[in-house]
Amino acid sequence: MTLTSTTAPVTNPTWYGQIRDMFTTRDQNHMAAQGLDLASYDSVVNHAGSIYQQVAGGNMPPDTPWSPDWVSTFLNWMNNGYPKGTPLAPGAPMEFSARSWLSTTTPAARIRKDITTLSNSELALLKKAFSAIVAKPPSDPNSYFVQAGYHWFPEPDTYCMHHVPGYNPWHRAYLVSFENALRSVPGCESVTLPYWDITTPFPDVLKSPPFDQYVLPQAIGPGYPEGHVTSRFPYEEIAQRLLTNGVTDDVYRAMSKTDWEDFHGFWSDAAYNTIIAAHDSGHNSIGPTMQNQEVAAFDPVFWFFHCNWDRLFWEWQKKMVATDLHGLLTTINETNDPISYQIFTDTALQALNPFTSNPPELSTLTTIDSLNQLGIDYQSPVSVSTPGFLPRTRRLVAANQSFKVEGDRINVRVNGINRLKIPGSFTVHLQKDGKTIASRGLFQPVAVQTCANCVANAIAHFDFELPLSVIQGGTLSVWVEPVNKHFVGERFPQKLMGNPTIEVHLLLQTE
Ligand SMILES: [Cu+2]
Repeated sequence: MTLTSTTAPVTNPTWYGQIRDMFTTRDQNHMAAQGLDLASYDSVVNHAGSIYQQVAGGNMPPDTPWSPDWVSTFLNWMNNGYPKGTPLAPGAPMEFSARSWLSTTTPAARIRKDITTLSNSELALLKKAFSAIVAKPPSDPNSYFVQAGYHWFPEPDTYCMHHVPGYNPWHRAYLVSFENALRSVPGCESVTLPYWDITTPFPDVLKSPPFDQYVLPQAIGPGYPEGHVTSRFPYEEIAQRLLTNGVTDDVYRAMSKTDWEDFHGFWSDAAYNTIIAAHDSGHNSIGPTMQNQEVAAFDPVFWFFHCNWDRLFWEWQKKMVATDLHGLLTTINETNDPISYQIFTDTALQALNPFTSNPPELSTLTTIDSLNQLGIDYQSPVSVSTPGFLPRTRRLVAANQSFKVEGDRINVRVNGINRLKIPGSFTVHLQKDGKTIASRGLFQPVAVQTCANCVANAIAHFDFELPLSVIQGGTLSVWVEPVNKHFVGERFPQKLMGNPTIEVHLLLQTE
């Protein structure tokens, strides 16, 4: 069979629009043996000349040679400088797709909904399951106590998957584990975990039992004795903090990005103003229990809050046509962000413990396709949906790329904060003439120095993307506010956290 297209060659093809979809899994396996990774943008760019010469002869790939239109499309892409572009709009005909999975989807067995839309019977079932796992003894693996404890306390089995590439897959597996615990309750086998869309007000239903608080049935660590009750800030204060911490802005910015590291932010020098920043600021906005990584999962809101981050990850995957391994890898910059690539491609790094060696026995690979592998899908929220793709902006681009300078927005980066010096979560405020104009949180354990993942990513940066007019004409300063003020006071001393610096960059747009 020859792969034929019904249209003429594409004049301005892009990586996300056509090129990445022109390779099958078979092509990929075949070329991998020759050291060429067809899911990697960098690899395809670097080997484009030899790929072209192979396919242009009309005999390659072996069983399904490319049509002349495909070959011309590929050459046009090379001549235009390998633009990355954006995926085609949903529903657009995919003449250039060799990815067979695109047509295979199964109906979801678990549909997770916006918590504000649950029917009375759905809510009653959720409350029943939730109350039942809260009542289970700490010796029961399906108890609320055991499930919440995976996040850190009680020690010594602590897991911290934050600010590392495994963050999203790990939390996806964690939610499955929790949802399975809910489903272990007799009569609740069909219950699903709903989500709180954090761009909308704190749901009323989470302000009353059994979702308003949790009482520790036994001590879990220093400061958390038996009988300790989880706590939140007053709800008006939570709303105010979510606003000043820019959580909705960060969510929208993340959803407008095409590359994996830009969607997440933080590592590989990616800007810290996207999904992890929104998540961290969200934790810090909600209050005493949620601010502390050791105990955050004991506040019942944690589960509905995290269900929303998983939904956003899945929505982004769908938008990027990155719901299978090949698709996801096509979004990862293997050169700048090798670890993100390796957690999916290197067998030893696919584990998401404790959820790999124990039920639900998931790995980075088996969490990628939420729908077909886990049977999980999300119903859209009632709020307005997130925007389309915005132009790709960077503070720094490779000199072989062409770029435009964005004139109206500025990136202010607070760089080089050694977070190991700060016990617990903290918030960085950018101030103008003494008034806070933007804030961004970082969520971490008090015992940050004992966490291998935190130690490996000790130096943190914070990005504020603001209209030029907002930062011009005043005196700017930075205030680092620790959550645990009793250790260090209101303002964390700059020299104790590695003398961070301020960098101001114009944003550069690439194709
Ligand atoms: Cu979290």
